[in-house]
Amino acid sequence: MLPLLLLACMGPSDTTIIRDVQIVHVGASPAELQPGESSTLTVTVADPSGQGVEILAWPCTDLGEGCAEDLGQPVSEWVSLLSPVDEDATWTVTASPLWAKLLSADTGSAYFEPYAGAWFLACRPGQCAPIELARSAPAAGSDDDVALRTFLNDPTTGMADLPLDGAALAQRRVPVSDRGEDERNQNPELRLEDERELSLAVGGEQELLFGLIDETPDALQLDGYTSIGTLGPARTDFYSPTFTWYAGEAAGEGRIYVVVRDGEGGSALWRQDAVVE
Ligand SMILES: [Ca+2]
Repeated sequence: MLPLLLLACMGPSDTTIIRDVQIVHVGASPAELQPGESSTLTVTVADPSGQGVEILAWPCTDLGEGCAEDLGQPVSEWVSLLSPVDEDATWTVTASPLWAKLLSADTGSAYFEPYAGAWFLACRPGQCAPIELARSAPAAGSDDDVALRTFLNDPTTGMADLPLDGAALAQRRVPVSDRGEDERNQNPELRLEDERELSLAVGGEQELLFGLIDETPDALQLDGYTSIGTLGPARTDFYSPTFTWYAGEAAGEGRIYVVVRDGEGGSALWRQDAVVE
């Protein structure tokens, strides 16, 4: 019975297929901050249909009462509209200097894990009302302003009103600590062991073996995505850093992505174009 069960777990995983606009990864450099420091976030949005994507980005530190960054200022001073180039857009998030007080108090961190947070809403142009509202820069206190702030403070709930196709939401948290540059968590490194063209005939399959570097390799988790064919498994780890790419039955071009996370806010993205002929 056991071999059958194992077989059932293998093979292509439908969850790896990128069908539409999808936020594949938000990388942070550095991966950990001291209070008052800034990190460069790189958001990567897959757009398999090539129709274009725009991104609304806003800082949000939510300790249970919405975003602390919502101070009643004009929303245009709080949010940013980004246009990705070759799938990527960069944006900066800053750790509140106020975390220093909490970190210096012995009891504080028992209640909150300090972080610098951000949300990203990626949409096909014209598809998402919050992006249209942000662009219109509504007057403070207007109905549009209230509707937009309601979304920004609780976007997970607000996503229910957005189209299922062509819209994606992601949150990123960068841990904040009092550790210096030499002590703090580093992003993992990820590379394809056998670098080569990714090209298959219809119906073919190919093994992708990855090399990993991190201070805590045991904790690494790898997730695979593709816009051409299928990958399997959807998720793996340091002990088995291998995906199989299944070409499927249709010729075409796409891209394969693997994201590695270290469980402490560090992450890395690998991606490469792939062809099925
Ligand atoms: Ca790490």
